[in-house]
Amino acid sequence: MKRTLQITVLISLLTMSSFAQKRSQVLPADQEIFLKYGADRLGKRHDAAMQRFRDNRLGAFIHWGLYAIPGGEWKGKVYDGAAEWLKSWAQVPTDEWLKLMDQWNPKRFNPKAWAKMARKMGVKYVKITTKHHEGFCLWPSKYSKYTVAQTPYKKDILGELVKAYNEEGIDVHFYFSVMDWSHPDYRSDIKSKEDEATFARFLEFTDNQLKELATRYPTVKDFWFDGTWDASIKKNGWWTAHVERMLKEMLPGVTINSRLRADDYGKRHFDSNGHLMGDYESGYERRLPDPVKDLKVTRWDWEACMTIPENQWGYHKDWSLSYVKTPLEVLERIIHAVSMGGNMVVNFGPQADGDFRPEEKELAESIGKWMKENGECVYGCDYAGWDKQPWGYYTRQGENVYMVVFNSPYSKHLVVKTPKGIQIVKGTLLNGKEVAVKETSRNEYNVNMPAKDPGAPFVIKLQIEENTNATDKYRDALT
Ligand code: FHN
Repeated sequence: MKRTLQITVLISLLTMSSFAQKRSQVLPADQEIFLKYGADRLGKRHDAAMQRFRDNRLGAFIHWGLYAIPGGEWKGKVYDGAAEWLKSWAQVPTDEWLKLMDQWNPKRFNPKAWAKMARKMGVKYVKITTKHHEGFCLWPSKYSKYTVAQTPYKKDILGELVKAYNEEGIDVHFYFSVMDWSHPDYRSDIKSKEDEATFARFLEFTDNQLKELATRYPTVKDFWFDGTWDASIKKNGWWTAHVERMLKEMLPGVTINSRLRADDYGKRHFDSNGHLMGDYESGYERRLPDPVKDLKVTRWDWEACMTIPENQWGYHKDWSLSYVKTPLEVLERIIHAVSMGGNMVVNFGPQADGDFRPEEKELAESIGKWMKENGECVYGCDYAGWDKQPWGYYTRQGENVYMVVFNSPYSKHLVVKTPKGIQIVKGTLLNGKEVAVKETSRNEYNVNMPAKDPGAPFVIKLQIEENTNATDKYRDALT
């Protein structure tokens, strides 16, 4: 009897861990296992705050910390890895690294100018690294000795930025790394009772910092957690569920990324039953999701983030070490994300003096120019559900479907295939000028290119009529 019980327990443990390995595969309801710390909710959030997150669509990331001072170079050697990881690449002892605080005095830092630059770029929200892995805090945290308050600059950078961005109508999201290289109680794994006690102190410290952030800056709209992949966090899934609840109680409406979360079995992002934890999936870093494998079309909200060079988030002095995306390539990724029902966040790594490098300023300006004329196909738009065509991407808002054309065909005709029951009423450029639309066969149209090739990605707005009950005479006649 005892043996049978042992075998049964073993089988169910094995089954559970195999569930835990299958990413985002939702189990049939009757096969779901009980989870104390799994997803809080099934499906998307539909409240106004979440809708605002979704409608914003375009954001900027700011990675700013001590790593901006060496900019990828330590003791004469330039490292080509991500600049914000230099402490690790160059194996700099923590004390030595934190001495960089004596040099933190960004003389050219002008929060109002940063906020203007973001508004002109057309971003609706900015994600700021309150604390990256190095542990240096951009706010004067009373729980740490490693903050802006202990530097020659002294002032609360985060507070200045929140104010300036909010004044420009831009939402602020907080990036927060749980992994903290400056804290003696941080553990990457829990291997003993002692680790357990030490790490419990660390979690309490983290709770205090999070409560402090939520209290000092109540207009924050989102917490984006990072550095949560270590075994210590996976073994404390309860804590990630607690943080999500705690912040949501303190700041009603706040959104939280999936990267924070681990469940009872250490399964991250998606719980052991395959349900998304947090409010939106945030695993798409420097890549876009596969619309079929990853998204199952649009079952959950998501946000992708990207660097301009291949993999530099913080300031690196030498961008020639990897490929640097052109504004056009960045724009295409933004549109591609929106066309699949997601948000895109473009990263900036300001210099130690508080200014942005010229390449970043130029990129922001160029994206902003395009967004000013064409933002209608981005903000508030979603996945259209139409078959993708080689000329570009569709986005949709209500009865308007936007064609965002990146590749102009020689034929001067843009082929559009509509789902059954959808007819195109009219096509216009965003300046209101009409373009000819011809039905070529059932649910297939040729939309004319504008007479003069715009020479840059352009948008055609299709006004549609949906009649899903319409009998399809053509097909009905054939069958
Ligand atoms: O290690 C970090 C990295 O430095 C950067 O902050 C990115 C942003 O998504 N997140 C981590 C890597 O996943």
